[in-house]
Amino acid sequence: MKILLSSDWHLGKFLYREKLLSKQAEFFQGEFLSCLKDLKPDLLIVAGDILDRPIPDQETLYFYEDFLKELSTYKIPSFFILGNHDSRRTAYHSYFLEQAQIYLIDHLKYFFTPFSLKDNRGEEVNFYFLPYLPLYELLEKARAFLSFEIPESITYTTLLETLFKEIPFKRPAFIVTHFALDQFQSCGEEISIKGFSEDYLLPEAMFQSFDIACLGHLHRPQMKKEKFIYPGAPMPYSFETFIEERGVRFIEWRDNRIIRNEFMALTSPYELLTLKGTFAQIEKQPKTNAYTKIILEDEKPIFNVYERLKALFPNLLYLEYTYSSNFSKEDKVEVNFSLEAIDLDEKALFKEFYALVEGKEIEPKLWEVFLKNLEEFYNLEKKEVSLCQ
Ligand SMILES: [Mn+2]
Repeated sequence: MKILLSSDWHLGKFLYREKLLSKQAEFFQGEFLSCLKDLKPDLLIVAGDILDRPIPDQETLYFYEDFLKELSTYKIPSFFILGNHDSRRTAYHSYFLEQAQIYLIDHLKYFFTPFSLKDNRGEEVNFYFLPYLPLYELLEKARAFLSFEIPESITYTTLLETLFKEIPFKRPAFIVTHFALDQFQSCGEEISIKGFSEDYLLPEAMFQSFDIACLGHLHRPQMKKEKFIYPGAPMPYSFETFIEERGVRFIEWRDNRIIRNEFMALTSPYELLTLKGTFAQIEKQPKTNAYTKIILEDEKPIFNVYERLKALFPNLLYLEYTYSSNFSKEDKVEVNFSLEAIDLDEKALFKEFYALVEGKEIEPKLWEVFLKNLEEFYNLEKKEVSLCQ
C-alpha cells in the first residue's frame, strides 16, 4: 500500500503582514498536485493544521473548496484530520465530501472503529484517526462511545491512555494524530498546545503499540525508528528554518513492513532571506524579490530607512535594529496616544491617526496619496478573491 503523508498546510497563513494565500494556491495546485499525480498513492493523509485559523477568511475558504474539488478528480482516498489550528469549520460539509472519498475528520468514529483500506493486491491496513480536539471536547466525544471512569485530574495523557486500552487492535495498526511527542524537535513555527492542558508534550512510548504513527504539529520533517513520522509542513513558514528541506513523505507498506520510505522535497514558491549588518553593508547586497527580513546593526537610526530598503528589497516584511535600546532620546520617535473611536472606517481612522501623530490636519496632497494607496489595496484584495473563484 502506497501512502503519501503530509501535515500542517496552514492555508490562509500570514507571514508578518504578507498574506501567503496566492503563493499557497500556486504551490498546492502546482507542485503538490503534480507530486500526487506522479506518485499515485493508494491514499493521502494530511495530519492536521489544514487551515491556519479557526475562523478562516473568505478567500481562504474559496481556495480550500476549490482545492478539494480538484483533489476529488484524482480519485485518491484522502484523509484530513483536525489540528490545533483548525476548527469545526475545517470539516464543514464533511458528510458530502465523503461521497468523493475525501474525509475531513473532526470526530472519533474512525478511531474507535479503524478505517480499513485494502490496496489492489488485497493488502489491508487499519487506520486509527485521532484528530486534535480541545481536551474537554475530546472527552465529550469519547463519552459518546464509551463510559469510563474519568481520572481525577484529566490530561491528554490519562485520557489517551484510557482510549488506547479500549480500541480493538487490528494489525497492521496505523495511527494518524496531531501532537508533539517528546524527543522530537519543534522549529518555532508551531503554536504550542500548552495552555490547553498540562501535558502538551506526549511520551513517544504511548504510541508504541501502533505499527506506524503519522503525526502532525511539528513543522520540521523528522522520523524515528521508521515508525514515528512527522512529514512536516510542506512549505517554509519561518525565516529561521528556510534553508531546511520541506516536502512530503512517501511510504510503501507490504507484507507487514515498510519497503519504501522516501522524503520527497518540494520547491517553495518563494524564498525567505534574512540579512544582518549595517545599512551600508546591506545596501550593497544584490536586489532580490525574496521575502526579506532585515536586522540592522547600526548604532544610530537611519533616515527614511524603510523606504530606502524597500526600494532594494520590494518584499521586505520585517525590519529591526539590534541596538535600538541604545538610541538616544532625540533619536526615538515615541508615539503616545490611545484611539478610542476604533469603529471608524479606514479613511476616518487614518485622518484621526495623522492628526494625532502630526498634530495637524492632513494636507490635501498627502490625502490623495493615501486614497490612491487604499484603492490599490482594495484592488489587490479583489484580485485575491477572483483567484479563488
Ligand atoms: Mn502546525
